[in-house]
Amino acid sequence: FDNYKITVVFVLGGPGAGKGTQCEKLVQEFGFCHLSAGDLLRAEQNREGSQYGAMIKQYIKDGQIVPMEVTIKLLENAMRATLEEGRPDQGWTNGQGRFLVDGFPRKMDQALKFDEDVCLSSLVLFYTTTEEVMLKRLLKRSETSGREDDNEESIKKRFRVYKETTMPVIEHYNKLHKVAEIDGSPSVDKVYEKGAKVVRELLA
Ligand code: UP5
Ligand code: MG
Repeated sequence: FDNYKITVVFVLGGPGAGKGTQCEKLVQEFGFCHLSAGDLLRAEQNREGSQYGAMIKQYIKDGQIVPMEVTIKLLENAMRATLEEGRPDQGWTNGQGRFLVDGFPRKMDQALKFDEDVCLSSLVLFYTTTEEVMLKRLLKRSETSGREDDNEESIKKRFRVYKETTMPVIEHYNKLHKVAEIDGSPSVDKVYEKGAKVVRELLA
């Protein structure tokens, strides 16, 4: 991918920090294409004939990180398809595009591989709040989400993997001065204002 033409923003934060919620709003204001790595994996898991379905299901239930080749391929394919289709409704022209990559990279190997083989990110939006808040949100969401990892046992595993495996990724990008940390505890709209301000500055 041509880094001069496309802009990639990573969106990170713990399970239930509000990544997906904030991405949906950023799409509306800034015309991003929103790619959630978790959503892509869940779609692949359910795709008939996928050779990875059973493996993905097990990893997600255990809160573990699916081997990076699978996730990066899904992201690349989705980016390519979107660029080929074009997004005239969003004002994209001539192979240009903006992507919000949500919930990725969450392990150092993925981060390095994506930077090298796919493209460099411009910014990392990092939403933070306490485990207590995240647990409460996820248990509430479990009533309707149908997600197999929205149960207390899987959530605890996800918290652990987040701390041990994803925090080093954030520290890595922090050293590169790419991280904007945003308090994800207040209301959706308050959190949005802070994130939108950072994105506005990036795109200005
Ligand atoms: N909510 C949101 N914001 C709120 C606010 N400000 N105030 C009050 N409520 C708020 O939000 C969660 C819930 O909280 C919602 O009900 C929302 O209304 C409410 P959401 O926006 O969905 O939070 P999000 O951060 O997106 O939480 P999510 O559960 O999606 O985060 P995860 O990071 O756990 O899930 P993801 O889908 O990214 O990954 C799932 C699994 O896929 C991983 O555990 C892993 O097994 C696998 N995976 C990989 O293997 N590799 C990857 O690269 C990516 C994923
Ligand atoms: Mg999400």
